[in-house]
Amino acid sequence: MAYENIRLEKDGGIAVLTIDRPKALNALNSKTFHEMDAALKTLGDDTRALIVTGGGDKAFVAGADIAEMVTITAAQAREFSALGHHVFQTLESLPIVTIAAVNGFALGGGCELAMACDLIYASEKAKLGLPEVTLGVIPGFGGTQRLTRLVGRSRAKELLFTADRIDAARAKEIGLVLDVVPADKLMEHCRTVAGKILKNGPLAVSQAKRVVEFGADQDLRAANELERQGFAVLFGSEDQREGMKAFLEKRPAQFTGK
Ligand code: DAK
Repeated sequence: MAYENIRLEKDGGIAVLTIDRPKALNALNSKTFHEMDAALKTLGDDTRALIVTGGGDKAFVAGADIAEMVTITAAQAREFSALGHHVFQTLESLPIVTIAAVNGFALGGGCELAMACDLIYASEKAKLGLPEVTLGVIPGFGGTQRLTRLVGRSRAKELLFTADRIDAARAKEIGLVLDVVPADKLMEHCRTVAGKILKNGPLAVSQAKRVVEFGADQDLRAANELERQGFAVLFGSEDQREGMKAFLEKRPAQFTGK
């Protein structure tokens, strides 16, 4: 399928989704969201990790498209917000690992997009923040909630109230990004991390993601019960037999995802 505002490239189990509207610093308009939604639906079993990044050399994503939002009504705003929530939830619920390669400005909806990914790595020139209050609104794609869960209430409120744009080093310090990498090494770094994950049992990685995602908002007893179920279910897989046999036979495991 031909896209106008995004690119999707697949290579050896790793797909790269590039938000590619550099003239608007990759701002997310409705068309871009619809294209992202369609692209995510094309990911099949051959894709085991997804890297999300921004086209051009300046931005990951500079936010929701302000030009599209400026005159919309409250009803349209609700619709736009629902569309963004839907796409980010789809991304977050993928059974594969998702990695945000934050290569520049990740503001507003861009920061929200990064936070919907499992792992966030940033280039040294990245700037992150949720500046919505400077526009008279609040984040509309889950940013208030995901940020709070990532960095805690107090830091989340500080970022949301001040609209500060923080650099990558500060983002790492507060736990918003995992690591900061030189700009020209960012994609390589993300591919290396993805490559390490690809060597592991795909069903196990997927279960690990599921129990963390569903367990994180539960009390510890319920969350641990989820872990027990996820653990047990893997013992019905060929991958569990293969992984343990391979260890005992002192050879690398050949996982099939079955
Ligand atoms: N939307 C539309 N166009 C944008 C944009 C954006 N978010 N960000 C940049 N652009 C456009 C600029 O207008 C400019 O277009 P031209 O003038 O060339 O036509 C082009 O990209 C280059 O930008 P600049 O000339 O401004 O480039 P600079 O290097 O000088 O500055 C910047 C880069 C990232 C600091 C600056 O562009 C900037 O401050 N951008 C806006 C950042 C921002 O405020 N982002 C948050 C957007 S609000 C909700 C749903 C969603 C949301 C809220 C509520 N509901 C439905 C309830 C989420 C909101 C947001 O994400």
